[in-house]
Amino acid sequence: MTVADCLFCRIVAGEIPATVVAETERTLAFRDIAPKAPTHVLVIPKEHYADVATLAVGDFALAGEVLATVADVAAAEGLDGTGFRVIFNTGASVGQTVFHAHAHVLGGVDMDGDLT
Ligand code: IU
Repeated sequence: MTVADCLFCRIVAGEIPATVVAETERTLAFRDIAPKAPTHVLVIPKEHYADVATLAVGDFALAGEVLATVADVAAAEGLDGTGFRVIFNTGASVGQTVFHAHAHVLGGVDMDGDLT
């Protein structure tokens, strides 16, 4: 399903430009437009799900494919040895602003002790 006014659906459709770093049949990875770390990539399912919880219930295999792309991106960015953080903001109260499920892949800076 595609949602017409969804920013990330529009990136998938090629209507809004993004710096794509990885793509599979059902997932897409692109650089965050406002990076919070030297590496800050967003990994999304191409199909629209509002958040990771909805994704996991709606298509468990696709949720796994998103995680596999997360791992591929981390390796391609050289983070598999140093470590990286994966965040799925889920809900406006914790800072989700785009309601199309996405994993933030963050790395390249010391985050020891910050958050959990
Ligand atoms: P959040 O978890 O929903 O807060 O993350 C949304 C992210 O989408 C946020 O880090 C934005 O910088 C990012 N983003 C983007 O990469 N490209 C855009 O055109 C817009 C937001 I608007």
